[in-house]
Parts: sequence; structure tokens; C-alpha cells
Amino acid sequence: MVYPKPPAILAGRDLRPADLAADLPGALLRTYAWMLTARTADNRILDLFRQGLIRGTVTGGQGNEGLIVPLALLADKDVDVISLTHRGLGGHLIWSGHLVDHLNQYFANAASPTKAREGNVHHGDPKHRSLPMISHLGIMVSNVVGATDSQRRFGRPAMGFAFIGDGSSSTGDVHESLNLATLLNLPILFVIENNHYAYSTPVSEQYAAGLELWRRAAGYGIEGLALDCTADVAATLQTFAAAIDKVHRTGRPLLIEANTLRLRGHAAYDTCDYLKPGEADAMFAADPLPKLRARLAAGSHGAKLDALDAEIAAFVEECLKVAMAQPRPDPAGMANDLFAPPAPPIPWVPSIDSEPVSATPKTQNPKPKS
Ligand SMILES: Cc1ncc(C[n+]2csc(CCOP(=O)(O)OP(=O)(O)O)c2C)c(N)n1
Ligand SMILES: [Mg+2]
Repeated sequence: MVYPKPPAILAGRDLRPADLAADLPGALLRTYAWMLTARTADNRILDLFRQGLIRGTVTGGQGNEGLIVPLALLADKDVDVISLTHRGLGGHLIWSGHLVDHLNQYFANAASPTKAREGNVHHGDPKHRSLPMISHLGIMVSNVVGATDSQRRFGRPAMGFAFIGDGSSSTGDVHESLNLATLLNLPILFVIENNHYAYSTPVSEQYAAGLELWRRAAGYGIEGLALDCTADVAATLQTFAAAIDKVHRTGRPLLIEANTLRLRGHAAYDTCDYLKPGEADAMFAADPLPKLRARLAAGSHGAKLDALDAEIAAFVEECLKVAMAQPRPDPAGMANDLFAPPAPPIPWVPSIDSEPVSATPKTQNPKPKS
């Protein structure tokens, strides 16, 4: 399988605070390129689902790129731990692998990272500390806590990135994970992706105690803040960079409630008929991707944008062709890797004589009442 060569700008998967200070327009152009790649891929995946070429269901990240792309670019992919949600294709693309690897997952073909056992974006790259998505909301957060703790115990300077939807923020695992991470002083950035809906339920019907989810941080004794990831990508990059720096310096968790968007509803089948009149228009008007493009068009990189857009569109199409040409998985191998190989027998034979009889009883009878 020959993977198409990505556009040169996608060779860079990292942004550091120094890059933002030295060349903000260059940093924004790279962020734009990744956001557009994720958006184009998500849109094409939706098209192919509607044509019956992708099965299962498709939960797109359209609208969430302004959150996940800046954060994934700023994370240290060599040491950090992450677990992306079903809105995180952009994060997967930046973290590791090639677009073709991720498309193989959607096509559930023989080359898919889950060997076609799991649907659409329910995959990860455990070797590179990207823990696969778990459908039961909230549970991935506890995995990030455990994996970050384990990396620290190995002496590695890892921090964790845990993502929570506004809906999953009400699950018990999230509370347990925030509590434990704080208790153990773990450097984890908890990010609530607040796109204002869980399926068709608006946030106004989800909580008994207030809509400002970042305020929950106080209940755990950690810092919390709100960030609008739809407005200004430069500000998003700066805020995430400062938050990452703070988590590293303090070694403590930090909670960010990020305002984000879910532009295509919950999943491919969602008609969004529960939205109020004008609500969809307002969401599309808030989309950070065209806003970032307009900003770049007015700046020093403006002349490059049309060519970059065309290059990214062509790259995505080439990748789709390669992934679609992969064979179907062989059902014969479906049971492989499900169970650990049998362990060697324990060198111990149970026997009533194997322990010397102790003179003192192991339990004391209670004193008889007088
Ligand atoms: C514990 C649990 N309850 C319910 C579901 C079904 N479910 C899947 S996605 C979803 C909505 C999640 O909303 P949110 O956390 O806000 O994330 P979003 O889809 O908006 O990104 C629900 C209820 C689930 N997967 N797990
Ligand atoms: Mg939501």
C-alpha cells in the first residue's frame, strides 16, 4: 500500500509557545491546514456513509476543529497521554499515523487499526499513548488518569489530555477521575467539549446546578476556566499553551470548559429537527474555520491559500482512493488477539501440608460475655 505524500505543511505536527511568539501567522497557517484537512476528511466520510460505502454510523468532528487541532498541535506527542472523543478526527490525524490509516478504520477494511472490529472513530494508537475511544461515555477519562499516573511512575514527563462532552460531564466516571487526579496530583488537562447538546438534549436540560461547567473545578480544589474555541484561533492557541505550561509547572489538573460546535448534529442520521429556528445558521456563522481563513487571507499568507486548499482537497481524495482499494477483512482472523496467550503454570501445588501449622490462632474468638 503506497500512502500519498501529504502536503509539505502537514509534515509539521507540533507547535510550541516559542513558535507562536516567533511567527504567529506561520503557526496559524499550519493550524488552518490541519483544521481544513480534518474538515475535508470528515465531510467526505459523511458523503461516503450516505452512499453506503461506510457502514455503522458516522459522528463527525465538523465544528470541533478549532478546539482539537490547536490542542493536539501543542501536545507533546512523544510523551503525553490522550484519549480523543468521537469529535476528534483532527486530533487523531495530528497525533500519529497517516490519513489513510484513519480512513481504513472508517472503511473497516483489512488494514484498519482495529482489524475492522470497531466502528468509525472508536480507535486509538495505544503504542503512542493515544487511548482508544470507549463508547460508554466518561470511562476514557479514567483511563487517561491511570495511564498518566503510570507514565509518571515510569519517570516520564507525561501530561494527560482528557476530553469530556457536555453530556458525558454528568457521568460518575468524570467525577471520580477529577477527584482522583487531584488527590494524586496528576498533571492532566481536562477539557469539556461543550457543544451545547448531547444527542438532542440541550445543555439547558442537562444540569441541576448551573451552566458554567468550568466552575465545577472549585469542587475539586483545582483551577478552572472557560475558553471560546469558536472565536479566535490565535487566542485559543495562546490559552491552551498557557494552560499546558501551568499543568506542567504545578503538576496539578486543570479544567477547561471549551465552547465548541457540532455542525452536523450528533451523527449522520441526525436531522437536527429539534434545533430552534435560526439556531443552525448561528452555529455556521460561528464556525472558526472560515473565520481563520478570512484572517489569513487578509495577512501575509493570503496568496497561498487557494493553492493550499486545492492541495489538501487532492490529498484527501488520493487517500480515500488508497483506503477504498484495501480488501475486506478476513473473518477467519476475527477471534485473534482477543485473549491473552495462556500463562505458564504456577509452580505451586495446593496441599494441606504446605504451610507449617502456627501455634497462635489467626483469629481470636471474642471474649465470652460475663
Ligand atoms: C454512559 C453512556 N450513556 C449514554 C450513551 C449514549 N450516547 C452516546 S453519544 C451521547 C451524547 C454525548 O453527548 P456529549 O457528551 O455532549 O458529546 P457530543 O456527542 O455532544 O460530542 C450519548 C448520550 C453512552 N454512549 N454512554
Ligand atoms: Mg455535547
